[in-house]
Amino acid sequence: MKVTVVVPTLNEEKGISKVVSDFRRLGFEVLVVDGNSRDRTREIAEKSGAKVILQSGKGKGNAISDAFRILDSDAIVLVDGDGSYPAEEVHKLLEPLEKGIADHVVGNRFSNYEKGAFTRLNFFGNKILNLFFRFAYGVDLHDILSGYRAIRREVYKSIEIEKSGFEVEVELTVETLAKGFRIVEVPISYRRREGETKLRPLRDGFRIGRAIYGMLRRYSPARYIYLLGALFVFLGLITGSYVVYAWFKGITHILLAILTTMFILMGVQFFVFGLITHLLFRTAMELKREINELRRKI
Ligand SMILES: Nc1nc2c(ncn2[C@@H]2O[C@H](COP(=O)(O)OP(=O)(O)O)[C@@H](O)[C@H]2O)c(=O)[nH]1
Ligand SMILES: [Mg+2]
Repeated sequence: MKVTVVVPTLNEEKGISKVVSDFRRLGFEVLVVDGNSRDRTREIAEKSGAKVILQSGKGKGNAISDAFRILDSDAIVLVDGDGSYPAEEVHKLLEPLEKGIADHVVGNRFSNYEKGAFTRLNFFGNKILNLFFRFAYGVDLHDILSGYRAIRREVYKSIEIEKSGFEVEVELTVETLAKGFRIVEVPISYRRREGETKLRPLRDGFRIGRAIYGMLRRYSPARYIYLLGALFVFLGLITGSYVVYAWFKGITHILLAILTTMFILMGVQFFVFGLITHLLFRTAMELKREINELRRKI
């Protein structure tokens, strides 16, 4: 299996040399996709044995999208240029691909991370976004934002990346699922990064959350609608409890009671729409799976 290691970089002169030389030593071809770093990243990467290109547009998403377009290896390994993911553990990511039991493997950072590798905000942000992801998608993944992944050609060639920034990890995960490919997580270790992070936790965390919900439409339109329904029922339960509480105290809130009824009815309606969507979508999804299965067999 021919594997190319892809490293998106933006001002990673402190970490890039070790990342590239470690993977080179293990015998991999390394492609650094640089986002116009203003430090010596490109020079150092080249000296350490990587092929270096400049990305088109801006953001990590665009850099990865370029790599997917240019490359044609059997598999791509994505890794940060900051030294936070150990090269020696790459076989853990490649093994499920080689065995043919997965099409996309994600390195889960949460079982073995160095102290300080996550900032506190980063850690809780990750936990919350993963929790939200599991709730919304009903798929048991625990580190969807990991930057260490291995992806088979069939998958990366079929993914159309639309997100330009840090939402790209969500997009890779959701596209894989939506296309009916198999994604698995394996535990890897995670170290403190070299240099400064490029992620702005609040802004990017918010964008990632929005992307998780927005892309649910592509994976399961039914769940997208159910979630809306759940939101309305939830609102109705809050206003409704208040109405009942006040009623016991002898105060009647007529307007709020009407609003409550509307919330609940809207919610129930969304559930019915969701059910119809579910029936339509399931058939389409089953066909897609069958086709993928057949393709693999041919
Ligand atoms: N090409 C490119 N790489 C980027 C850009 N932004 C971040 N990166 C790289 O993407 C990787 C992940 O970013 P990082 O700051 O480590 O985010 P974190 O791991 O989530 O804290 C690093 O290697 C960054 O240098 C960008 O705009 N363009
Ligand atoms: Mg990083």
